[in-house]
Amino acid sequence: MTIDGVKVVEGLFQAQGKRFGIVASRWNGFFADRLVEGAIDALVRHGASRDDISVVKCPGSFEVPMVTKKLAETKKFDAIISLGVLIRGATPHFDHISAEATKGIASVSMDSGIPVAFGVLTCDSLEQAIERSGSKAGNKGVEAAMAAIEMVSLYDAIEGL
Ligand code: RBF
Repeated sequence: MTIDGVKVVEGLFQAQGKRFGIVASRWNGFFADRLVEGAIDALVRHGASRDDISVVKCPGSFEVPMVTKKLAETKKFDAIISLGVLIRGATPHFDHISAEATKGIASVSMDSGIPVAFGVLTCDSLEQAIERSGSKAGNKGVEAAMAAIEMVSLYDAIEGL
């Protein structure tokens, strides 16, 4: 694609032959599991093989960055999708854990060079968690998986420049 005769580099939504790791917290597992299902569904519907997807469960969102790092270090994945569910009403630790999860996940991606999609819900209420894990506001696991697919393809395109 070009804009005014200038080449534009962008990713496609094609996941064939790519390997994906999904990290998900057990905390608020009722919602986190919906995100995992959404992510798998999006990957498979865009061409990924189920054999090329690994789901790793960890205790909570605080551990999600650590496990994401561990997965990145294996170099067995083209992208990682990091999922968790924080609900403010349920935890006074909300701000601390969400800050650590956000910073940690970003730094794994920056340090490893592997795209990591951020799919940790930070909800003010149970209702928001319901809305974002497969109802009114869609499924954020699907959105994170789509971002991961696009980023893998984008990295390939950049490497081919
Ligand atoms: N983890 C989550 O993923 N979502 C939560 O809403 C959540 N709430 C927590 C509330 C408290 C008071 C504590 C102590 C932990 C909570 N965790 C939550 C778990 C946290 O991410 C981590 O797994 C544990 O603190 C163990 O390191």
